[in-house]
Amino acid sequence: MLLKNTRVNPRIDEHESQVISETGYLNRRQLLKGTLAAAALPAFARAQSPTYSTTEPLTSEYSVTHYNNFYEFALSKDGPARLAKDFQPLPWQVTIDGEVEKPLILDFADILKKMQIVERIYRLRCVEAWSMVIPWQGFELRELLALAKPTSKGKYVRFETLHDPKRLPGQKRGALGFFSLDWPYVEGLRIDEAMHPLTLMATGVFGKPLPGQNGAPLRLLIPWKYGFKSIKSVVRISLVEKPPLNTWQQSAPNEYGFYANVNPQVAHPRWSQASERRIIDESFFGTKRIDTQLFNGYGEFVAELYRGMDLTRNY
Ligand SMILES: Nc1nc2c(c(=O)[nH]1)N[C@H]1C(S)=C(S)[C@@H](COP(=O)(O)O)O[C@H]1N2
Ligand SMILES: [Mo]
Repeated sequence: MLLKNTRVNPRIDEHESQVISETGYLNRRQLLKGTLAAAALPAFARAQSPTYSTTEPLTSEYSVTHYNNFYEFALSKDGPARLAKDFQPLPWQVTIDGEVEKPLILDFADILKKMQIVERIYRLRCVEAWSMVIPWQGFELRELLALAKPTSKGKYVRFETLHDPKRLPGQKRGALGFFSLDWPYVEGLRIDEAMHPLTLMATGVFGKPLPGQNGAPLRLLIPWKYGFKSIKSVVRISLVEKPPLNTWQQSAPNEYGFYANVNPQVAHPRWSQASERRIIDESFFGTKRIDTQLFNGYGEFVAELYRGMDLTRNY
């Protein structure tokens, strides 16, 4: 139903298990060759899972594309849509470097040709306690990482947003001062989180290329983590040995950590995370208050990644 007008050809949900088995096999081969960290194992352990998409009602396309957090454009929710209107993402290149056997600089058009595009309907839970249900098109990050052949030293993955104040005017706000971040925006994942099949690089939303305000032309999605981990407009992906210092952790380490797993029991220092405002559309009755779920409801797929960890300390 959502697949009309796609320039790429997303697989629909019924085909999801097949798509996942295929990529699982790819990763198993890589693993046998010893080129990927053993931590990647859960990636294909989930190969039987029929679908990762939720059947909850979708948030309206208007809300998804006009209620945004993208500080490189604006600090307000409606600002990014207005200021990104003329953003021309293409041509776009992505560098994959660091602890890899084969560092790569890939053109976005080539990435689209190489990757299996799937559709995933994910919950997005912002740390500000609102949430949406969004139909994305994209590919599993592990497929892209496999091209560069991570070495066993690549224990973490570091992501960087485009740094270009002419095109991302919010980057003219300096690194100092209230509500200013040190550009470029940086995020990080553990390698097993990055290799998890839920971890997606989105290239489209509602069957159309990603608009600027949603992170054109490609952005990360880690649906069990707070939205700020889902870094937009990515230009560089580096395999690294140590946990990268992500932007929000750098700006307020007591409020935002490295993991940022959605957890209703761990309050933000300034507000509760026990519930959230689900945004359905922009009308007066278009939101409802719902309970927040541990790992944003993806625990059956990801809880094993954190077995034995203290989720309060590792927030
Ligand atoms: N580069 C960059 N990525 C970013 C942000 C940002 O300000 N800059 N905001 C984050 C936050 S806080 C959220 S909630 C999501 C919002 O994604 P959406 O606007 O597509 O819903 O993007 C995340 N990715
Ligand atoms: Mo957010």
